[in-house]
Amino acid sequence: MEVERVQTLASHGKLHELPSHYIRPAHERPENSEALEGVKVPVISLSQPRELLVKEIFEASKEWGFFVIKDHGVSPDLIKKVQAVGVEFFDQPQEIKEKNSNDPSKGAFEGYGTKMIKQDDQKVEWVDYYFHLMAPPSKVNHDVWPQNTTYREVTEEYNKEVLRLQDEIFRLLSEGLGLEKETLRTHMGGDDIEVEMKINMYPPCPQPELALGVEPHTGMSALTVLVPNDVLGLQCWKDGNWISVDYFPDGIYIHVGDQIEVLSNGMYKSILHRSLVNKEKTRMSWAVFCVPPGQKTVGPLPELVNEENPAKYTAKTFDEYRYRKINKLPQ
Ligand SMILES: O=C(O)CCC(=O)C(=O)O
Ligand SMILES: [Fe+2]
Repeated sequence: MEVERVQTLASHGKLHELPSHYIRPAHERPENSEALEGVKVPVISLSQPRELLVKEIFEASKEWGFFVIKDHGVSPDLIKKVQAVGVEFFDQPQEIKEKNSNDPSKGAFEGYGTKMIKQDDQKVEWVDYYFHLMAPPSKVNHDVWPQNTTYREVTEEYNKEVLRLQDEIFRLLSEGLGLEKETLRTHMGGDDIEVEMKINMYPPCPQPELALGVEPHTGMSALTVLVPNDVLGLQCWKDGNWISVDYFPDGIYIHVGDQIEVLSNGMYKSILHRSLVNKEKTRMSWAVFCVPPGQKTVGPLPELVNEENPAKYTAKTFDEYRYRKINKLPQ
């Protein structure tokens, strides 16, 4: 199946005007929805006394649903390697990359992908991506991973670090709600939690003021653990404004997702975010989604629901949640 790759389109170099399906509706265009100056996202050091740390994570997750962590123990060298093997994949000749292409229309979500237009008036994002599972081991298929030399070694190492961070953040978020430490992790599926890697590749865009790399959305995951390259573009929606997220060289960016908002009965917020693209530079980001297994039913935790605080969300399996989210149906 022939798919128009954004990277191919951008590499022609003669493209001065965007094809119409990349031009966002007027109100969504970056030129009409500029970020507010002077507001900074929360940055939290993991190496501070536990009580303070729990409080900072609680506040950031309640007020923003987003924070950047530092002193997290993931070696900067490992992050650089993760980025290098991702760049290496996209640098390969097109015909090699196409060997790994996915086909969502056939239920094959893993692999190299680009969203396609299904209706004439549909707008698409200025991004190609690579998507695959990293955990649990029983669901990982290495055949659908990039096949370049050290990709697997580096990504397996990174997966261990992401799992460590994920478990720690679940503990901190549980403690913030006054719950037993393992509560959120257990309700997200424990060892069956699925960890998905999505490498976003946003090539230079001739008219970045009209396009979006990723349109405004909240993550359907429990948590997203993200590292970008040094090209700015991520923006978070806070109190009615877009806020640009700075680049933090060794920072890891944590998004609270929909499943944590539901479990916490709205105490923690799933952050609305989007990404912008750049006229000269390639932006990339490595987004890891931690999601419950499809059959897991997720609803507000009984410990957090009472007469004054009735349940704000309906419990449903994650498969059903995902189906509704993808098809833009009410939850
Ligand atoms: O590229 C980014 O910074 C954000 C990507 C994102 O939001 C996503 O892949 O869900
Ligand atoms: Fe996202």
